[in-house]
Amino acid sequence: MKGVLFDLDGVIADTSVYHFQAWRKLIKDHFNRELPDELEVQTKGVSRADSLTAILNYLDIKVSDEDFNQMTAEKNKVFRELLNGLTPNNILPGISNLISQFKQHDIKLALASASLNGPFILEKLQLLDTFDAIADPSKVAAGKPAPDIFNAAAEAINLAPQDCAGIEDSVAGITAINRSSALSVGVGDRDELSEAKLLFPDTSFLDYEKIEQAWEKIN
Ligand code: B16
Ligand code: MG
Repeated sequence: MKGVLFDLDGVIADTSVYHFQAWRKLIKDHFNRELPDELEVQTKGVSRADSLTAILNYLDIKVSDEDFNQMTAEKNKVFRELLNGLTPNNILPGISNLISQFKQHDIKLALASASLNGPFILEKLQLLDTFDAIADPSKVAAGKPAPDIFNAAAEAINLAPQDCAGIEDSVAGITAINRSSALSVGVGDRDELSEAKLLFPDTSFLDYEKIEQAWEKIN
């Protein structure tokens, strides 16, 4: 294993609550409707536009293209305001230690997040210099569950996806990693992330040796 492709939201930092909080506010302000907790899984790991499409489908609401674009911009404004207070304390348990372990073993690190706010968030977490590359989600043809962002992240560190592991908390993200041929490492619920080749219940359980061994096993 020569590289690791990191998801951001839900893996490196606990920003997923802010995403859904921002969607809830937007939908309340525009339609005076509430979003159920169960809908969050459909917005995890998928782009801003795909998230809004899933939400509007659930609510059975149609909007014009212009309103749609205005709503995604507004959601991002709320999200960015919520991120203002983000500090290294928002790095999820076990992640700093895992990153140190990877560094000790000369493993390259790339960000493979669907978020256009990736560089901004990494800067707030003081992790920007830790990563060798950040794949740009605006430059890939298709979002997760397509493999493109993981392929782009591997390419950005001059590796084939097969040489890497990808770490994800979302269903769409695990599918994307599997399609890229990197080793899929899931963080979260076993029923939800059943396609992950290796699973940890939460980030505090992430273990360098186990990831390395699982990678050796499939290669
Ligand atoms: P933005 P990840 C994803 O981040 C989030 O999980 C998802 O909820 C969000 O819609 C997407 O980024 C786009 O984020 O609106 O900031 O561009 O999990 O791929 O790191
Ligand atoms: Mg995620």
